Amino acid sequence: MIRRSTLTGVAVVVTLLGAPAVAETLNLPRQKIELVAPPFVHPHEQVATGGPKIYEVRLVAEEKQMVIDNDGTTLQAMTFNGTIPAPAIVIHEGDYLEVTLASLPTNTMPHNIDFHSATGGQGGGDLTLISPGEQAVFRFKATRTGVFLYHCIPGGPMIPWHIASGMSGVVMVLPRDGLKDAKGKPLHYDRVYYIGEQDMYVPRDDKGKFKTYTSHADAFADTLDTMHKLVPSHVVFNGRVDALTGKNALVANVGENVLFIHSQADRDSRIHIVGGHGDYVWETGKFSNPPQTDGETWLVRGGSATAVLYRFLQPGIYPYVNHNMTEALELGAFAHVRVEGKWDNNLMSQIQAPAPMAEPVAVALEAAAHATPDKSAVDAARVEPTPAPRGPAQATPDKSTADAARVEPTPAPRGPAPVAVTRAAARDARSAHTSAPAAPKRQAVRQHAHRPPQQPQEEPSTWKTWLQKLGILAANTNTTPTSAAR
Ligand SMILES: [Cu+2]
Repeated sequence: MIRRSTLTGVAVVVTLLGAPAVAETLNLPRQKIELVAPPFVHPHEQVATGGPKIYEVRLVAEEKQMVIDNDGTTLQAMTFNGTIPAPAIVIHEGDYLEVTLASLPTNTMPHNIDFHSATGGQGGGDLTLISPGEQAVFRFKATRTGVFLYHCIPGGPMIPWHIASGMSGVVMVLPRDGLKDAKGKPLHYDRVYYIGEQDMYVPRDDKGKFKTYTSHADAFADTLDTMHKLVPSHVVFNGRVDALTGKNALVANVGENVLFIHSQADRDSRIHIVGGHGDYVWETGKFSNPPQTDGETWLVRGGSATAVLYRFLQPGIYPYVNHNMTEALELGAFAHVRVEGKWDNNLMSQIQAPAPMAEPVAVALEAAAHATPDKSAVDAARVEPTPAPRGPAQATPDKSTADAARVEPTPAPRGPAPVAVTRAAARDARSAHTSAPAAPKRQAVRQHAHRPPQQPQEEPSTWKTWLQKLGILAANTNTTPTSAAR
């Protein structure tokens, strides 16, 4: 209570010093926006018709407990409109956003909002600081285009705590005439998704088990201690592990342009679409800068949002990851995009399905593996298993050898499989994170994954099981390279 009144006092002083004027009456059309839960974005125009408007939105602060992984771990969450992240809001340059911020009477703390897209007064933080059961209305003009964060900023340690508990979202301010490439050519998106990435800090007990709390006040001290170590217990997309995988995967069709908005209010991230790219990447999320093209992995700076436009060219399940793979596969920063359509063999095809290698190659590899570390033998072994990338000049003239060697670079088992292994191991580890035996088990699985396939009869089915479990390989494999290439 002391903290709350102090905070409110600070806000009042700042308000007087900054002297925000009483709102003038604007003779502009008004339109309400019905916000929707991420990853979806409310209907909106990409190219604005008519002049500027006042757009009205309602955001409700809600403190609640949320389950954040598949083991039932709970976060003492704080949200706008009940979701992590908070809803995306889309308007155009020159429009006004009029925000009603309300706080549920059941809440226990002050809340407010700092809109990075607004100018002045802590982005609205001064004008929106409210106690449980109160509401405030404030308005700002969108003068800059791009995707901008908004987040709670109630003061002191409350700021990082409220952000790490889920209180952030984005406003996308589109140019009035829509998105454009570097040469000014209009760009259009068929779908838009909003992915909000969040690092979370759930305290553990002496045995390493995640603790549960009966209230936010109860969780505060432990959570802050955990946050001070800067080692998140979870890094998730859209509020929990697996929020956007399996049946909750993002969907698209081949040929569609998909705009991905990705925010991280707290820490840096690096996003990659496994098997895909970014055709147009606004890495800092600001549309007055020309987009980069042919993106591989793009940085999401903590405290900002990126916008990436990609036209899917192949069907399949695309992992959409934070490319710190520990954060993706061990901590949760992982999604799927399920894309339907016709496979393009010209872009990718399988030349030979996994099969036992020809005996001369197997014997040569075995001999090389067990040879004394004589320099010429080591060199020879290096050449053998990687014929494809080195090109025809390195190929052995013996045809059977060359054919057999092609088994190695087959794309399917190499790509998604390590992902699956690590994820499976992560599940094992998570379910047994308090007991020491988890580590040897995980190691065993990893060694298994990296061993050359000496038992080809068993390996493919094992890979397949893992892939199917992950949803990377559907039970009906029509959209996988393996079957599509036939
Ligand atoms: Cu808050």
